[in-house]
Amino acid sequence: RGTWRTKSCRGFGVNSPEVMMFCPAGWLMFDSSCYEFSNWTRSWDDSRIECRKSGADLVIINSPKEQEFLYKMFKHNSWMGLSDRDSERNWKWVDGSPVSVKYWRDNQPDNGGGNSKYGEEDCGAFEVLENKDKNWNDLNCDQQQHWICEKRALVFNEK
Ligand SMILES: [Ca+2]
Ligand SMILES: [Ca+2]
Ligand SMILES: [Ca+2]
Repeated sequence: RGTWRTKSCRGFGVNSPEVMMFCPAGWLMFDSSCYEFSNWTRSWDDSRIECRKSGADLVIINSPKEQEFLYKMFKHNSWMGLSDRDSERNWKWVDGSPVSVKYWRDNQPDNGGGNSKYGEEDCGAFEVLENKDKNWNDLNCDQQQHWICEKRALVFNEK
């Protein structure tokens, strides 16, 4: 459903054909992923359900470039596909991969710091802060936040 926006990238080598990549309308393309920034807020679980409805999942940050791109584009504190729910302090992305690049705020993750007001904090959020290299925080998964979805772009080789 909806129209597709296209962007073509020429060649990755002498013999490469022209490669076309596609993201759905309203999604942003970066590298070979498509991103959607939510217009409203939900719990972490419900945010994930929303992403999955579009064949995506909550965003996974794999590289400094991706962190920088997201930091430039996002407007609201947003859920990422990061949690330590299964095993406290063992942060994992929703695809099961460990966290290779990290951009935690100072003193985070703190699992709520023992303050009962926050409860247990097991879900990762991308926060609006001045330091683009330190803007992740763990929050209570039931909090209502915006979220960011990511899925692979459709890649089409012209040859
Ligand atoms: Ca990613
Ligand atoms: Ca935790
Ligand atoms: Ca925290």
